[in-house]
Amino acid sequence: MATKMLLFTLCCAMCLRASWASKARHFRWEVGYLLWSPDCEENVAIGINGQFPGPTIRAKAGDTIAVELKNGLHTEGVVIHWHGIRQFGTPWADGTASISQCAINPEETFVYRFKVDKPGTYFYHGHYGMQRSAGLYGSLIVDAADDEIEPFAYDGEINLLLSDWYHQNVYAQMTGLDSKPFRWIGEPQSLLINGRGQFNCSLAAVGGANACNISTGQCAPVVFRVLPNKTYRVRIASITSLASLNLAIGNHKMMLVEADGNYVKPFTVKDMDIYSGESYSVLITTDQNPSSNYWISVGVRGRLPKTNPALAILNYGPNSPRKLPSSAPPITPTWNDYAHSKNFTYKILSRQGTVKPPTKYDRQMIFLNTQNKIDGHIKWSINNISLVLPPTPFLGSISYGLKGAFNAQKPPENFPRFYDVMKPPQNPNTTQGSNVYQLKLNSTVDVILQNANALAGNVSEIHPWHLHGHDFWVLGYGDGRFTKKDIAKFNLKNPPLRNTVVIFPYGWTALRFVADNPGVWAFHCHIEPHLHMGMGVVFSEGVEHVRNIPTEALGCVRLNFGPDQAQRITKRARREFGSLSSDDAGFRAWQITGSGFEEVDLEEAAMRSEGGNGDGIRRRRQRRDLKAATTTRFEGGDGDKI
Ligand SMILES: [Cu+2]
Repeated sequence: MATKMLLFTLCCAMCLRASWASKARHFRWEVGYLLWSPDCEENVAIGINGQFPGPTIRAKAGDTIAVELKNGLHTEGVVIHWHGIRQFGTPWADGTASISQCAINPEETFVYRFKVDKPGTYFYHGHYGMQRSAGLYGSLIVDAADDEIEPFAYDGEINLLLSDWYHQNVYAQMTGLDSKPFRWIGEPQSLLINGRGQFNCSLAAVGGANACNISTGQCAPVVFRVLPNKTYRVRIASITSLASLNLAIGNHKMMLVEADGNYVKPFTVKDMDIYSGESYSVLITTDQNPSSNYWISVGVRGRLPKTNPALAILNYGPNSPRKLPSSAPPITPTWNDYAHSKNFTYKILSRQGTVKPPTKYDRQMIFLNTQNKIDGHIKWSINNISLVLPPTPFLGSISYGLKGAFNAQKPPENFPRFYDVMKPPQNPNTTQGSNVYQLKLNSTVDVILQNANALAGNVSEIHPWHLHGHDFWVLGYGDGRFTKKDIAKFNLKNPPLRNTVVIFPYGWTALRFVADNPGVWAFHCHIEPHLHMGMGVVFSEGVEHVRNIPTEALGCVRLNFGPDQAQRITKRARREFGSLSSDDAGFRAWQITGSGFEEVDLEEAAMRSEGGNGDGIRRRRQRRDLKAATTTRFEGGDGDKI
């Protein structure tokens, strides 16, 4: 009896602890256009709640984030992708227009509700059109849960969100990319640190910040205050539209400890490369001469730099933050010193204790990345298909078996043997498609990303590839064309787990992941204009296990059905929405009309079509309303415990 009692008490204590430990964090956001001067020149930016960049989300592993996102853009839809968050069980919250959901219409609100299960440095950004380049982004930082211990210690934190900035608006940029003749967006005018830069002016020049025409606080130099002889965790994430970056902190060495939300085997560097879509943490020790301040410098890699480095100040207290560092900013390595970049990238390995990859793959796909033409328009293609997104999101169309919603043919998993990756394509013509790679649930998939020469001779570019819904192991890199012999050289011992990885010019990168997350997931180059030009693919896995997709995620579904299909879909919608006990999907279902879906109220439907009185649903609705009324708190307060 006593033992039982003790067990009961222990269980209760554990349950209570779990419920105290994880929180629901609510945010109410409105996306809107802003007049803003990120680099001291005024432009239109897309921001959140009147801010650029958007607010930083800070949570603990295990928390549930709920963002009520209102679209205040008058003329366009919007979505937000939570980069690096795997969205287990909530594939509709991944925030990819045409893939996981319909874009949110102007004046409408969509609730993103998802769990953050892993500590790390993440971010969020628009994933519709080129809204990311227009400024729709911010940081998302997940701290370790209370009972988790991180494998390193530090006294304080610095957060660097890096981006690039164009003076031409994204609508003009997109139009140029789509035009014939093609108009490239060119190099960015400025690099930004936490949304701030100084166009055409260096803080390091004589006169410092006074010499730059700093018209508003929006472009004021970023200053990070530190105390001498402490250890700081510097979080770094790149959300650039185009630029690959290099970061250095004057006189300070950096110890790399985290990449994309996974711990890595620590190593020390003087400077580091960061590609768009990547995030890192480094540890620095403030052990330099405390009477000086130091530069944090961010420059361009991989493209002939036409953009000034971005500078911020590491301010050793109690020095004045206005005191200029006594030494010049660190110099960015030569833009095309790829040996330097490879040396850094190849050193990134997983920390001991990281889960290892399965030793064998079930399926191997080789993705040739090429620059091509369609009727004179320039595109990027994967195995000669340039991605175009359909009007109906894949998650909805695959889940409900809608016919004709996307290209049904299986896309190619390899490319011709005779293709010479070192030369421009012999036949540059390509096709467009919305084909899907259907993956068997829980299968192990290898992807070899193969780079090639672009349309012009002697040009091959850097492409950072980002996978949604999963982390992958990076098994290896190589120069030239991948061959079967390279498989024997794969690193299965300590490959890094990441969500973004680079392919170097004329090279290949091999990665492995387990298709264990039911949903539809984008895999694409994170360079915004390249994605716009078709550089991506779509994976789907286990969609039959996805239940309760919120109707709001499918608001743009418009297709004609035969009567059989309509009946089948209605039955399924009833089954799912009729038996819901959570408030996630509300109390609505769909009814199929001649031209598409129409939302129906289940309370009414239960009364009308099934002869019931709808009492059960009414009671559940009352409980939900009561719960919402008594427990909703918005961030800034304590948040709810769940
Ligand atoms: Cu690219």
